[in-house]
Amino acid sequence: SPSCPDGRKRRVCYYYDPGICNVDYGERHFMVPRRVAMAHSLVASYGLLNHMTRLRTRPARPEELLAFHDQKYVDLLGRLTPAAYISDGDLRRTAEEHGIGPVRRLVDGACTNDNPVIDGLMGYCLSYAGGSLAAARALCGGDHDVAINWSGGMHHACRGHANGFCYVNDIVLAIKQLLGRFRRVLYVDIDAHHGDGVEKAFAGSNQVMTLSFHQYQTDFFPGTGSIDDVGEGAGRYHALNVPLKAGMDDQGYHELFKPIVGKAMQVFQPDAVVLQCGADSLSGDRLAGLELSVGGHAECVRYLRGFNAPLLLLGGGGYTINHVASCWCYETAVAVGKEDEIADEIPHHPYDHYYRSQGYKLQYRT
Ligand code: TV1
Ligand code: CA
Ligand code: ZN
Repeated sequence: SPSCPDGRKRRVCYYYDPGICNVDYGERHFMVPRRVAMAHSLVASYGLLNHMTRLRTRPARPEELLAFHDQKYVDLLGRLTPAAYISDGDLRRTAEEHGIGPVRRLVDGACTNDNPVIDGLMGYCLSYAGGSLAAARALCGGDHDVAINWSGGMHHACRGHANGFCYVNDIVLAIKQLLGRFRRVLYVDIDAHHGDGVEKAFAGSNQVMTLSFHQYQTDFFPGTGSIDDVGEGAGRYHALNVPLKAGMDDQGYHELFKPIVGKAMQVFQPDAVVLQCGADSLSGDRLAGLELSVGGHAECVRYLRGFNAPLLLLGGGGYTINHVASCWCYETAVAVGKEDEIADEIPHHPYDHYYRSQGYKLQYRT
């Protein structure tokens, strides 16, 4: 259609579970799932839902998690509630062995707790994993060219334990689903952190190429993802890492992103692409130090969309929540080819007061 900037329309589907607005990591935690509800509300107010098919909200079944996670860990997630964690000492020890609950004590006695015992934990995990699985199935079916789940992208979760705010690795599950239909899958990760959980899951595979761009400095989590980390065995040179210094801006980022991703597309020739769109690589993030603008971040989506391979777009990190919602809304517009039509002025909608600090502009400047 001529109304699309590159002249080719994509059939886009979109997953959103309104239950996400009730998920709470705790008052002082950096991860705020409400940012996904904010992004959705913005997507709806811009009228973008009229250009996508809404995927039916079906959470994953616990058995579906076993395609990656081990039984003991899935059982634990099913049993773990805040009340049981307090009353049951065995359960508490088991949870902490699996990375959930307060394990790190700071000198002043305060606790930082990356992976707290969330109320409704299993429901949350099944919802965001179900979204990524539904999105992957939509691409496998061939009816859609792009599939979106902003509540997914939890790239640190391991087979048997929670890690870095992530409990279940929906990305690994979705890629395994895609491999049922597509021979080769390229995974690109623009979250400010290294996509270690996904890399590790496919480190020995030559069917999946993982490519992470991330801030890489002493004391920056998780500390892996050096340039020498390239995969192993049959998967050697099928893991790629682009460590970056804090302060990297749009220009520097794309001097690397485009040639590296372009080369990966050319050499690996994937049949499907998964892009983890972690928005903590935006300037002004509360946790990370990269300096991408919304336009620079979305340029990654635009660039990968241009190759016309089935594309799965997932969320991830992002800790300045108004920036995150602006970014994922703009990227939804890019997915449907409406980025030239979307007004920069944020429309009146239930969350509009969150955008005051950015002058109610979608493409905020810092
Ligand atoms: C509660 C309250 C949790 C305050 C966590 C920052 C907090 C952090 C908090 C925090 C924080 C991390 C580590 C060190 C592991 C620990 C979704 C050995 C002020 C995808 C996950 C970062 C990023 C985890 C997730 C990291 C994602 N940084 N205050 N925790 N240890 N954990 O460093 O990639 O974005 O910081
Ligand atoms: Ca990354
Ligand atoms: Zn991150």
